[in-house]
Amino acid sequence: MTFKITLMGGDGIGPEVVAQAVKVLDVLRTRHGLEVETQDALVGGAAYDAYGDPYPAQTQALARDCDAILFGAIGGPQYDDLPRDKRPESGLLAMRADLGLYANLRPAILFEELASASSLKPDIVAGLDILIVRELTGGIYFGKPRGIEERNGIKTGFNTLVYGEDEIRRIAKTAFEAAQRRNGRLCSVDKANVLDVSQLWRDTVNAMAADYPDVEVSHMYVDNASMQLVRDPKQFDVIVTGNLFGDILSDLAAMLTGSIGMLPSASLGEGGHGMYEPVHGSAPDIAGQDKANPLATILSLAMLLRHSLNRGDLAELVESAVAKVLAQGLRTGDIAAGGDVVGTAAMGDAVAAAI
Ligand code: GGG
Repeated sequence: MTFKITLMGGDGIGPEVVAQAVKVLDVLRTRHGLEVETQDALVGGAAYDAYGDPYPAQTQALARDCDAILFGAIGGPQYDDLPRDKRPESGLLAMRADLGLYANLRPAILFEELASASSLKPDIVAGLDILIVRELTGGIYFGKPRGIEERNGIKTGFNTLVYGEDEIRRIAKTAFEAAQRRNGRLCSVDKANVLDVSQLWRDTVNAMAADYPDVEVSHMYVDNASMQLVRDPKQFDVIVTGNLFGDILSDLAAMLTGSIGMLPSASLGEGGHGMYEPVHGSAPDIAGQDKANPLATILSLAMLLRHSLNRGDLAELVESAVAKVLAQGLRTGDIAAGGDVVGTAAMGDAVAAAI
């Protein structure tokens, strides 16, 4: 069977980092018998430039007709003045909604070679391995009404934070099952002391706990969770939380692993769709300069192999190759901590060679 992967480089550094993951994919194809074909699609600002739409019909068709999507990043200051529905971010959100990608898995794992690059002391982060499960198609990102309007002569912006019990249940199920496969601890993060929707979130998770007697459940307010992630991150195994809190907490967790350039993600959902992307954005300030760290995208490819192609064996090969190049001392600027720096392409070549 030949797998089909849709490549969406997107904007800024996105195309550069996806190109490095494609080098790795080529090695898996030529040397490890992976039968895979790729197709390219425009998304975000690149799609807006070409078609006036950040998630055009052509891209929708290619996103639906594949086994998995490998995505780079979207966004850029040149799009800041566009109406909301034309902005690159709307393209990404539209694709998540279109494909029903409600479960965003964001593992924050410290490669031991990068302990000195972490924002925390090595003994606090040694062996760090957390999974953040972020709800991705609901919450304040999608809630209505939203907008900016004049109210009593005052320009007023508003968004709506809304979650149905069904949405909470399905993301909690993903997180409970992940905890069962891992170390059996699930921390649900909310703001139940202030927000009604968080109280429903907490009650729903508690009601499900009886079905998972092997999982130890705890709850934390998001402000405390941010503090605890910096104070003692290894207390966490799996964290489940809503769309906005998950976005913020995973960027925070990124710094524990040395750089946001190290964090991959998988977005999974209905109908077997899977989209894989680095947690980082398009970094327009370094785009086209061979400075971006491609490892988060290469590690996202590993997640794609594991979750969408059912090739955990090849995923492990890729993850080992990343560990190998780090052990060899190769570092892009974001993880260099004063040592020698290699460029994006050289890092991609090194991982491909290490497989
Ligand atoms: N590769 C991640 C990316 O491009 N992020 C840009 C972005 O605007 N994301 C919105 C979100 O993740 O909530």
